[in-house]
Amino acid sequence: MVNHGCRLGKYRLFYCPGTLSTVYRPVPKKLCLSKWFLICNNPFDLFNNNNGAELISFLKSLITRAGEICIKEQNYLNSVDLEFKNPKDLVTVTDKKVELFLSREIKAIYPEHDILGEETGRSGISSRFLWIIDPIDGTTSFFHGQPFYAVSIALKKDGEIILGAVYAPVLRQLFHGELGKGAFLNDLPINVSNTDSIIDAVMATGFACLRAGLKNNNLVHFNKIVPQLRDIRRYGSAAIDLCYVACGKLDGFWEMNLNIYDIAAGILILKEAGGKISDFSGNLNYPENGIVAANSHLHPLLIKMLR
Ligand code: 2AM
Ligand code: CA
Repeated sequence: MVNHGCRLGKYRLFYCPGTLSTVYRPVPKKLCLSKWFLICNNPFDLFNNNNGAELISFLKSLITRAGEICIKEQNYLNSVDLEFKNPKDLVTVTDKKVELFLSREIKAIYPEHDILGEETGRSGISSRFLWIIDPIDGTTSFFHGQPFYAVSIALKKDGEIILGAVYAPVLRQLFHGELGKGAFLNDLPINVSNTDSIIDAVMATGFACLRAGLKNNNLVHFNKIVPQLRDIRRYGSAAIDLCYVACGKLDGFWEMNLNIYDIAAGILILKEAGGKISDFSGNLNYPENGIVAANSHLHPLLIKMLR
């Protein structure tokens, strides 16, 4: 549903079906129906006057509605709904539909903001605000009827990620993070694990490098690291992998050849949950030089194994 809302003076009123969020200030009591939102028209007010609460409510509502589109469409997908960026890199009609939905909703409320989406690229270069969208992270899982895929949305202000949300709709797991305010799973605070030895660790990795056809790929690291771990998981969504490290379901994650839209929201969520993130050398050139995420005990050990 395209939902542009209607203007109410300084505010805009939205109908948000299926949202996990609750209505927040400054909704007058008589408007406190569970699915109505008031959004401030001026984005600069959002952080200066309301601590980002309005933006977070908007983001949670938006990503939940996008997830509902995915759930509805996943059961009806077949081969005519599929295109190939390369023989292993899939895109479905739903990826494009969800990205269009997200872009339209964001533009309706924040017309001056820039947007970078996996499927449509970047629109605008002039705003202090940039939304980074991955409509479906884990498209292969999505197309193959599996639950480990997510919608991922991050917001940058002046080059810094200030908000991030990752929603895995089949799992009903909504992660979000706010710069300086923590990370949450379904609104409960989350933290990375305390695991401090490799033999007790469960980690995840992925093979974007293989799908991109790279000869210098992750198999050499995989073969070296996996025997030293308790176990390995391969969910197929970097956004979920980062969030699972953030909430301690995983102790670490590494991957090569990812793009910023795969990880932007997950980076903030992981950092806000107390996790460490770097490239394979321990520097900050991720995702270009690989990405390594773990709790602070395991992060240096994982980097050592990747050298
Ligand atoms: P996607 O599902 O949106 O394509 C799986 O290992 C991870 O790699 C997913 O997050 C997947 O995102 C991502 N990925 C990014 N670039 C890729 C590429 N060129 N080929 C395959 N997977 C890629
Ligand atoms: Ca992706």
